[in-house]
Amino acid sequence: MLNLVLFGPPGAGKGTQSQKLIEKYQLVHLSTGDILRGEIAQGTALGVEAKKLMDDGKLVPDEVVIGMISNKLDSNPDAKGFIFDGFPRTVAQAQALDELLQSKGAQISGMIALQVDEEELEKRLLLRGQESGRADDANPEVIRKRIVEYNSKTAPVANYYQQQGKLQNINGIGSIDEIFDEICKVIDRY
Ligand code: B4P
Repeated sequence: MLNLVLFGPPGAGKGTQSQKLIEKYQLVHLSTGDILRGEIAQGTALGVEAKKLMDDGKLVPDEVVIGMISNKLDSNPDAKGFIFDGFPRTVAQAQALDELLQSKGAQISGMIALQVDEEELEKRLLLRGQESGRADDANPEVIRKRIVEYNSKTAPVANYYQQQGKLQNINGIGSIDEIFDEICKVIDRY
């Protein structure tokens, strides 16, 4: 199985690159952001709680997202592999993912971390906010809060995978196709 973690700060291009990767490598795309936005759109109790946190630039509690990923792994028993997009976002989530995969005799093949500076992230997210109306992208203050949240809680996840010899950094600035080619070169070595 090919199990990839696509990692990076908000707006680094995880969702954008995932769309291209699932097509090329026939993997199942698991985006916790997309799953949470689906819950919000359906107006579920989980969605109502998640919306408050997401609109304020905060992370949703670990046990909620770990439960969502566990369900998705169970409902795709025949997958050739998974792209984890926006998950894990804390070290506790990374440990839980390792345990979930181990229980299925699988493991993470590698983490691809997209490197993008804060100025570019803010520019991209504000642009998407204007085009899509996503509440967490519309407000510069919320975008900065998400980046602070990323630096304090999510950035340490890269060290977790580095200690396992699984971290690969990629420059996330450039055209979408150029970045995709760099990611594919890494994947083709796995
Ligand atoms: P996510 O949905 O994961 O989204 P994201 O981090 O904001 O964006 P991503 O990196 O996917 O950016 P994209 O490719 O779309 O998270 C949203 C929220 O959900 C979080 O803040 C949190 O509250 C919650 N959440 C999700 N997962 C969680 C978890 N595991 N634990 C707790 N909470 C969780 O790109 C952004 C923009 O840049 C797009 O408009 C795109 O067109 C543009 N772009 C992409 N690549 C580009 C390039 N090379 N050049 C120029 N523009 C580019």
